[in-house]
Amino acid sequence: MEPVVDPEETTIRIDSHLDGGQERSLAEDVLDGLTRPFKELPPKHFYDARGAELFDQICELPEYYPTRAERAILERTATELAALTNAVELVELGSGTAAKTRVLLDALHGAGTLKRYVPVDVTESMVRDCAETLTEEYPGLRVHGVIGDFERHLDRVPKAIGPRIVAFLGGTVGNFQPGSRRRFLRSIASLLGPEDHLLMGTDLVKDPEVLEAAYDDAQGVTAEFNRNVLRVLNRELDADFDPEDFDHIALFDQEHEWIEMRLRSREAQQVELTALDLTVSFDAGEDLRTEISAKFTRERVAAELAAGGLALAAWHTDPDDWFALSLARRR
Ligand code: AVJ
Repeated sequence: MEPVVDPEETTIRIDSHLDGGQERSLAEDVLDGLTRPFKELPPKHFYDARGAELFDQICELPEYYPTRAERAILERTATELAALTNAVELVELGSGTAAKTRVLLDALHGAGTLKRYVPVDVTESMVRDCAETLTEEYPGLRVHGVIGDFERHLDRVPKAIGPRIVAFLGGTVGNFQPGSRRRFLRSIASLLGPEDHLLMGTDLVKDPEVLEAAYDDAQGVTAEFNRNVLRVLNRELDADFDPEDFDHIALFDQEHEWIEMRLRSREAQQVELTALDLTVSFDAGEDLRTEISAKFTRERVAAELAAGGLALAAWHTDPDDWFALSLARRR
């Protein structure tokens, strides 16, 4: 007789929700963004294999402090977070290589509560690889990976098996425009029961020179990361951008308190996007905005959480007050 295996009890389970939706959303986003009076592309399309690799390099740059600052806060507070949350599972939105996640998993494992890790990421290989590695590193840990876009597939996150932490690290919440950010926080709140917590990383407002250097490093890695989105369009939409025809711009918008990355056309030019049957004209010096990365204060984080139906429960920063990790509960 076949042994009866409850799918909920297997060590590794991976659900994939990639159905061509990614390609469609790229095409639709590009059609919207490149026909606006102020051209714009959403930052989520940076991350093809090359983009992910460039982002990993950014995290090592001397100017790019957020990754190091967040890791330091996690290392200092993980034990306390474990004790406060009693979490049996960690759901991570945009888990990537799960590098910083190990600090949290260690603490939950040490507290003796850890049962399950739920990585949510669009990159299939990252979800599969980290499922393999983490189940080996943490005996008894179950991994239920969700391959999908956290903006579209949050409803596919499995039901909680006990108190959970939903982690949204790195400051990625700053990539949303203000209205979408509220909407997204509200949809995260819907993953939380009364026992559960959101753990969120946010970059903080600081000296604009420090901010601008973090997004315009001396080695030009961020410039390459920025231009890489044009290579994505060339490949996926049969476009003919010459990335070298665009300058990398990073500036801090004081009014909105966000960093903007832009690609500035060096000359007047036309670009064909064959798959969209679209010709786009750029003036000399015209900007294409490729990312906003919002910077916060404690008050702003509390207000945004409140607008999403959440309440701040704990706030931790690094010694420079450059980055914050906040813990929130449903209101
Ligand atoms: C991954 C969204 C947190 O906004 O700082 C890094 C992306 N862009 N350098 C950020 C990014 C340019 C990063 N996040």
